[in-house]
Amino acid sequence: MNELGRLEDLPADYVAALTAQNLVPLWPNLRGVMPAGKPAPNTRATHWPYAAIRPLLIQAGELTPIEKAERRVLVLANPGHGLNKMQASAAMYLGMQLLLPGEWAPAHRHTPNAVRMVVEGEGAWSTVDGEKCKMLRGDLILTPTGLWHEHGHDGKDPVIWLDVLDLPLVYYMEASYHVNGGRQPMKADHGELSYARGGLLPSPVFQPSSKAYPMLRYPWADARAALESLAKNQPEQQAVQVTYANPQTGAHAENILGFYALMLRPGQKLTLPTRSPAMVFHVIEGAAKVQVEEQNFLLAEADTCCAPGYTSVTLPNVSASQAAFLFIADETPLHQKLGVYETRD
Ligand code: GTQ
Repeated sequence: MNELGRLEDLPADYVAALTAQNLVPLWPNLRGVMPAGKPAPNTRATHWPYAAIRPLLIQAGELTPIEKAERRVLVLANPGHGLNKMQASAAMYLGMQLLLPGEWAPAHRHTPNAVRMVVEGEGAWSTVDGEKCKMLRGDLILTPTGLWHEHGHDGKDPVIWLDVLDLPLVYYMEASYHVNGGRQPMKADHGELSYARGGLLPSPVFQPSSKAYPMLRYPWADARAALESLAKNQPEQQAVQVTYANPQTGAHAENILGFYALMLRPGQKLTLPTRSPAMVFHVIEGAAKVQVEEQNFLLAEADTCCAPGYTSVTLPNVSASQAAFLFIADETPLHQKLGVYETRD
C-alpha cells in the first residue's frame, strides 16, 4: 500500500491558503476516514455493573428532585467516544433511569426512538401514545419516534429501567429535538392484549392496524415463554433467540435499532457471528460472560455491556444448571437499511 503524503509535507503557506478558503487536502486524512479492511471504531467494549450504578442512581434520587431532572438518568457512556458524548456506540445511547414512588416524569415526545427494559421494582407505568403500559421486570416498552410518553409510579419501592435510544445517530443527523406536553389522555391498554399470540393479528374490520407501532409493550413473561418453548422444541439449535418485531409487518419493532431476547442454555457457550453492527448485552436473569475478542467481562444480573461492530463475541453461560436470559440491542436495522450490513467469518 502506498504511503500517502502527510500534512507536514506541504508548505505552511499553502496549508494556510487552503484553511483560509475552508479547504482541506484529502490525502493526509484518507486512511483515517477509510481504514484498511475494517473500521477503527471509537466504541470500546465496556462493562457497566449494576452494583456500581444502583447506589449512585439512588443517590441521584436524593440529590435531584424529579422536577429538576424531568428524566432522572445516569448515562452509560462509552469512554472510547468521550463521556460527554453520552453514547454507548455510534448509534446507541444507554441510560439507567430511576423513578421513585409517587413521582411523575412529564409527557414529551422526541425524534429519537427509545425503548425501556425494566430492571427493578414494581408499580411504575409508561403512557405511550395514550396507552398505559405496565412496567414489570424484563418487560420491553417502546416509545418510538414522535409518540407522546410519560412515566408514573404508584408502587412502594424505587423503579429502575434501562433506556436504549438511537439518540447519537439522530443527534449526529442534526434531527434531534423534543416537545413538552401535558398529561396525556389514556386509552384502555389494548396493545399487548390485542397481539396476545404470535400468528394471530387482530383485524376487527378485516383491516390491518393502521398504526406504525401497533404493539408498545412486550411482556417478559411472553418473551421468556417463547424462548423456553424454542429451547425445548429445537434442542439442536445453537442460538435460542427471539426478535422483538412489529407484529403487523414482521419487521424490527423500531426503525433504527434491533432488540432481541436470548436464552443461553445451562453450560452453553455461544459464539456469535462477527457482524458489522455494535451490540449491547443486558442480563435479565442469570449470569453470563461476554468475551469480546481478548476482553472478558463477567455480567451478573442487571449488568450491561457493549461490544463494537466487526468483533467476535462469545457468550458463555456461567451456570451449568440454570439458563441465562439476555436482552440484546444492536444497530442491525440501521446497517441493513443503509446497505452496510456485513457478516464475516
Ligand atoms: O424517558 O423519555 O434516558 O427522553 C433519555 C431521554 C430517557 C425518556 C432517556 C429521554 C428519556
